[in-house]
Amino acid sequence: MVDLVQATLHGDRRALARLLTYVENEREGVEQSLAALFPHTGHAWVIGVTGAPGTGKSSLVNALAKAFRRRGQTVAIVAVDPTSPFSGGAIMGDRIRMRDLAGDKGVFIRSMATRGSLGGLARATRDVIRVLDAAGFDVIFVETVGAGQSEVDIVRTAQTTIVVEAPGFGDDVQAIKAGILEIADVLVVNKADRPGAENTVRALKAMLEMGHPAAREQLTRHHGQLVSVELSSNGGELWIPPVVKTVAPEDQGIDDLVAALESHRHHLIEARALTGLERQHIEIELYDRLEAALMARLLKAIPGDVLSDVIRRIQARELDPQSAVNTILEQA
Ligand SMILES: Nc1nc2c(ncn2[C@@H]2O[C@H](COP(=O)(O)OP(=O)(O)OP(=O)(O)O)[C@@H](O)[C@H]2O)c(=O)[nH]1
Ligand SMILES: [Mg+2]
Repeated sequence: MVDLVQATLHGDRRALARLLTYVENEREGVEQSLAALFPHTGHAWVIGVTGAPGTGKSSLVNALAKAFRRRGQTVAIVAVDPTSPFSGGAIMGDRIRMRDLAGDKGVFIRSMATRGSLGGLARATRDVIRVLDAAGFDVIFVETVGAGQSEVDIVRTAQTTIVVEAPGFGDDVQAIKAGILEIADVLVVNKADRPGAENTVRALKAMLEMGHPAAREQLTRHHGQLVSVELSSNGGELWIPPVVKTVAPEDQGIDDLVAALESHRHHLIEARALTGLERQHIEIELYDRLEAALMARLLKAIPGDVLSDVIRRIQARELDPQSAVNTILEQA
């Protein structure tokens, strides 16, 4: 494991791949490896890419990766599919979509799928990103399909989040329905070659004018007092997400998108928001990890038959759920 960490730090791609597999499988000893890598992290620009299925996220990431490569930056791509326990199909599709990147040593692609809980996936994704960061990638893309909580989990990892829309879903704008507009730093209307693209752009802009700051404030308050840093209160100007039109497979609009991403990064730096953002991410992560660790410790301390007995008593109306919790905690 020590060798693997050293090799990863020195740019060995096979060591990196092995280490990532260990991270995903929570292999014995991997915690020490992550701890050893941690001081080498904090340099990568993590860009989240989310949106409804089929809107063109992978095609966009492919085009963006090529653009960043042309600028001499190294790129890692993490494709997360929280909806599927099998990453097979998704990986195959992405491999085809990202074929142009094959053979480029400055690009590393990794797919992840749900194993066990969504919370477990979020933790594993964070660790995978961290390993890639330590391995020295300049830009790390994290693609996840728009499926509720998972987009919100991205924003807890990424410095910049792209929400992808596409015309052709009727007049609905998917982000509005899914409530993910508030996590967007940059909005993309991909498939701009399709009819209705202008309508989608207009709908998004109208949505942005209506309530973006309030929505963002709500999001950062999500975890109660623990999340104390507010993006909008960092002394800088408020960031209004730009809306960019693209046709990903043709590289259309990609330069504009890169410019929008870079301008968001500059905004974060200029508003001195990067430190605050990182602090906020650390707080949230610590909270998540504590929650998971405490729960695991608790479940270990309580015999299984005690739990099933409590459940039976609640169902029989002998005990209410909150009293049950109090009783369990007293016994632990
Ligand atoms: N016409 C058109 N088709 C596109 C465009 N971008 C992507 N596509 C096609 O749309 C389909 C889905 O693209 P993907 O990049 O796989 O979309 P995705 O959002 O990653 O899909 P999931 O990961 O399955 O949610 C593919 O057949 C692409 O070739 C575009 O700008 N215009
Ligand atoms: Mg995809």
